[in-house]
Amino acid sequence: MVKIKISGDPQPNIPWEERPNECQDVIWRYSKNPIIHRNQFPTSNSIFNSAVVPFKGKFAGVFRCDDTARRMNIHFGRSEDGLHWEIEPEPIQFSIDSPAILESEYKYDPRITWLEDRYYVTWCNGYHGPTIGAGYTYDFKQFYQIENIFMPYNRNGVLFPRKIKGKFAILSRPSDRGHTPFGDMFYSESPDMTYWGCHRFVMGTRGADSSWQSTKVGPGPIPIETSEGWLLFYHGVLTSCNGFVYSMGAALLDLDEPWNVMKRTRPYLLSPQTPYECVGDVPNVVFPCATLQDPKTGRITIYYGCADTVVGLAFTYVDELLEFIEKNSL
Ligand code: BMA
Repeated sequence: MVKIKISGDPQPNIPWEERPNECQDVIWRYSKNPIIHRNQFPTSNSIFNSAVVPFKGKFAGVFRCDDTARRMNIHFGRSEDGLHWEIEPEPIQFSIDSPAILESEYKYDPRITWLEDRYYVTWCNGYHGPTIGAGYTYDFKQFYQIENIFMPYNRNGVLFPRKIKGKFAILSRPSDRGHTPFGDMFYSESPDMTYWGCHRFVMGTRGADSSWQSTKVGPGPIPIETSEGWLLFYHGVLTSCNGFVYSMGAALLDLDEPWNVMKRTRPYLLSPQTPYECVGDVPNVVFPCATLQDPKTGRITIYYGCADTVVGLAFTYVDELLEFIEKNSL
């Protein structure tokens, strides 16, 4: 019997594997990771920080693919089981109302959510520097691009899956043109997905008490609505003498005022430790961008980019995770 209530429909067919006997951790990796390899189609250099949703009893996804010219773009993919993905070799072509909107030097790190009547996609959009691009689709055939959500420089635009007090709501991480040696998380809201305001600070970095999140923090997958608050997986970065190390933690945000952080993990939940997380185009990165969850069983499956090269899966149960967050909160 699941204690914590997750909002949403049952999803009995999400990818799942039970915790191995020898593992004591609250989150565990899929034994067949990575599920998506770097050379999945002839022109791909790497496929990593990517987003998936349930779609018509199967699964749809938007994938970050860097090609062999090292152009960064987002591609549509489909899957019967959430594990084996057929990814389009050509990037998504967006329809637009105004050509000015389409200006996009690059696209990366997509997120997707079902919100009211359609699937919204957000990504980091190259518009005179990185900012948050947005679009939507009803069917994953036709995609429409809308106004950039913010001015440069920003990354990791993560929409909430429903309006909050009648407004669209988003988390983001203001940044710079480069590799951003800082980064706090902010909340913003909008009546119409075009005009954004009421910006609120959500959370910042920590010091020696939780060094995995001492350089920057940014929102990961779409927040999961639970009876205890919004469950947010997020990335935290440590600056080591060998560069950045990206790990994953989780926070619980107030349901009505999500800028109020009720709990947040002191230890990381997942950090780069396996060969596919430690070796790749950018070593030592775990970067979660999506989850699938089943309210009935409390199962949560996390999709995360590994070393900026491939996609891996990790699993947890909502009851165990919330108990862990409760006991290990900053
Ligand atoms: C961030 C983003 C991510 C990437 C990470 C590690 O700033 O660019 O796409 O996974 O750096 O390189």
